[in-house]
Amino acid sequence: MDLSGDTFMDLYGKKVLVIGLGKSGLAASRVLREKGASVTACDIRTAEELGSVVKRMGNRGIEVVAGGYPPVKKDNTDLVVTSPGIPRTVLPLVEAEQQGIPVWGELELAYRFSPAPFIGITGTNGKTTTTALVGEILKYARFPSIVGGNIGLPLVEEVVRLNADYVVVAEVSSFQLESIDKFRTRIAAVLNITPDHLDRHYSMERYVDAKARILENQQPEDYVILNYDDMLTRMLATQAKAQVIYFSRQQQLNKGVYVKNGEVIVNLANQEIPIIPVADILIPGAHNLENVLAAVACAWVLGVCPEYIARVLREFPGVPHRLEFVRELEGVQYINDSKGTNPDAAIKALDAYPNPLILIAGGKNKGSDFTEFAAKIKERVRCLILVGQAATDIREAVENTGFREICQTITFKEAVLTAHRLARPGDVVLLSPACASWDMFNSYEERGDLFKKLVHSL
Ligand code: UMA
Repeated sequence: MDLSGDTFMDLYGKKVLVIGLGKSGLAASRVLREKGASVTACDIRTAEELGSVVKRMGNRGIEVVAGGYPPVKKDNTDLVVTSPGIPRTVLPLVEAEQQGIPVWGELELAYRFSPAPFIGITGTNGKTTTTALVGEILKYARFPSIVGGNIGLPLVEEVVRLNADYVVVAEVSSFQLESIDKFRTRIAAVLNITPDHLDRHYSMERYVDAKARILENQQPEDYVILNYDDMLTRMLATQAKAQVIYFSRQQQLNKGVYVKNGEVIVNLANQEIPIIPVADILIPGAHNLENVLAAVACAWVLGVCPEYIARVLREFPGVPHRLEFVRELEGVQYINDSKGTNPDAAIKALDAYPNPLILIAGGKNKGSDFTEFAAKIKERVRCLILVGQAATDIREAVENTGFREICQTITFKEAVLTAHRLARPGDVVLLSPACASWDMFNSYEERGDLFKKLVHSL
């Protein structure tokens, strides 16, 4: 496909307010300053909490407002750039909207500065794995590409060093999609949509609407890759202006990417092209097979040959914090699935192992309903260890199923030590919290890293 880039933008001399001084806000502020904008950056954290950030930003000529937000007025702000974690209800975003001042997320800014076209991968679960996998396939095929976005790397600082021969493989979250304007993906993939982040989006309908925005600026020459087996995702085809490619793990489609006789098949032009036997794919689990099918569709559209795709699928080990094998000790396997941050992701993790499970779950509840998760726990888990803010909510749902093998701990360390004490040879100790980490940690990475450290110290 022709991937020539189609944007560029001049913000020289413009007054820009950046909200949030996490990874995204810092990267956006630096790039905006380099592009000659007059930048004010703000954060609800106090100057003391922000620490050296204030000085470092100051040295670059960026004004920092700590402990709150400055008032937004037309005469002092041409553009507001926001971070993914900032809800659209915070005062400066409301003020900007009321006065018709544009509000862009860091992703929109990256898109505007990028000479290279975007591939966007979204979905409730699997987007990090799929993004990383597409990136690996393109790397192996020597296709100039970078990987970033919600996966942990703000793209705005990366795209400015690219040229139009590159392709940007972006993991895209619903938070980021809330603040796009012209962001266009030449290839979009939507893996699945199940309830998540309902505390931020308020309803499932609004969450789906946010995800659907990845299709918003696509054109007929673009592609959208959709999961045929997931009804909400399949239905997005009705909103698509781009060419739809379905993938399916469960059905042999007339056209699309699917599994037939144990092999991954691409059939986009009335010809079935075998890519790889499913048994040869290294990453485990039915959900990962869906990620693979989406990645194969992406790579195929970009023109990567089947041999290269198959080679990477045989060797790709998955991403950290997603069903990550940590250690085997006294016949017990320890698995870090800290990225299982919603019930659906954790359910998939529980299905990935045939062994008796000791499950560590809990964290910050994002407005999730734990009923289905509880039913899966009753079916699959031998002992459940709960920790964090959501422990009581999960406990209630699990007790309603009649399951009683539950321990509740105050600290995360205690949870891991309890799991170790209860585990018998042949068991799997699985951290798959079904919740965000933000009650006790800054990120799921921090939670997963602590889990690995504690497991290695056993
Ligand atoms: N802040 C405010 N006001 C608020 C809330 C936060 O000022 O009302 C400030 C905080 O004090 C902090 C900053 O905003 O200083 C944090 O901004 P942020 O939460 O957007 O965090 P970043 O470090 O910029 O990381 C973000 C994404 N975080 C979220 O979406 C919550 C990262 O995704 C992403 O990797 C990174 O940008 C680079 O693109 C993480 C995530 O959890 C992994 N994503 C969710 C998910 O995957 O489920 C969507």
